[in-house]
Amino acid sequence: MINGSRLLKHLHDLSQIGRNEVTGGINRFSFTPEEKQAIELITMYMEKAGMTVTVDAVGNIIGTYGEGRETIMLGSHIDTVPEGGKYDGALGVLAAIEVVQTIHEQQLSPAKKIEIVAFKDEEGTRFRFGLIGSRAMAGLLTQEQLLQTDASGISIEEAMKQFQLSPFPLEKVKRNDIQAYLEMHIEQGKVLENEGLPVGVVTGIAAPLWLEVTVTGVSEHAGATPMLIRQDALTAASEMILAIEHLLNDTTDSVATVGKLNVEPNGINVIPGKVTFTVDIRDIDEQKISNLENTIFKKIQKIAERRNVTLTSKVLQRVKPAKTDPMIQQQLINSIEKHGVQSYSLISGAGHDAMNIAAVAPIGMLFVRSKDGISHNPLEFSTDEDIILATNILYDSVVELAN
Ligand code: HGY
Ligand code: MN
Ligand code: MN
Repeated sequence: MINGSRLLKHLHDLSQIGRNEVTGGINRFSFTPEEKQAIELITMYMEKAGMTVTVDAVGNIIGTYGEGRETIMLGSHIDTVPEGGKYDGALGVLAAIEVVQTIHEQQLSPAKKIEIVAFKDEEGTRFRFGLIGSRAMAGLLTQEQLLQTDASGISIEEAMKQFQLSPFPLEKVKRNDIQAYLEMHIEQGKVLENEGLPVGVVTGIAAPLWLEVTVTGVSEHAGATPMLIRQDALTAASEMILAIEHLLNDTTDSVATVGKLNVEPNGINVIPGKVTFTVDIRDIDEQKISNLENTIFKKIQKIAERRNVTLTSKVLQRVKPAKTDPMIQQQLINSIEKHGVQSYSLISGAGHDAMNIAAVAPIGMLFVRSKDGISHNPLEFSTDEDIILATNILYDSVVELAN
């Protein structure tokens, strides 16, 4: 059995790094002092678990236990969304470390090498482009993508170099020795709670398409410009955003979210001349995502023409949806039932590093129930009991897979 109190203490300690004392939200973005502090903490935990710790060329933190040509990889991420919760990503990394520390203390010698990865920048908060570390390991990261910049104009490549990383050639990060990849993560939705179940086995992972839409009108005087001749970028964008919501309300499983909006010149008495907003479109089916991309663009283009404003749209990131491996699913189901719990299979609406690793290895994901399904919010919560149960299930699966 894993050491539950040690795991819960690690979760608490990591959650203090980047924590906003007023809101309780966590702000830990890639290539920042907060992330550096978090990396030092998990490095210490990994070493105490008997692992050697290395950092690859793009900044993935890799703990290695044992030897062997084949690798069983566990992982998740330690970066967060703005005002994030304490479990998203962090739980997967810390539960994996707890599993390996238990294996180490029990002096089991797994036949295969076990690796734990804290992937670089899963959330994409700072650069509006995410899953950097897992893309690189899957050979999906391009030099051009590293040119994407943050709000102060620093590119991903520059931020890597400031962190003493030399990412090129990116091919050196790609892995071809991963025999199985397993990620434990909070569900971030309401399904398990509605079913009254503590854990779930993921069958597939819906993927995000992130667009940045720019609407350009004319900045004019708020008092001297009659309503009917305005080229107001903000009212046009508002109509577009509501049209996107209306479109998606008519779909079944697809979702779309406008999470960021920027108004220029942002003056009380100035008609907005330029508005930029993001659209996050999700589905488990890649074709449906691209159909939605086209339908949305046609719809908002019509609004732009009618309102005499111009429209441009840029893809910030595009990720392939992924299916998990049936053998690993069965492994997890066996472990769950061994613990006397009813197993339940479900799709992940949220994206994860596992989506990218699916390009180079069979993947599996174990979900932990989220209270009220809340995530990407300081109120994100999973019970100690569910966390300990899930980590024991993860332990059983890892011991099986690694031998
Ligand atoms: O956006 C996501 O689905 C994940 O939290 N990065
Ligand atoms: Mn997240
Ligand atoms: Mn996550």
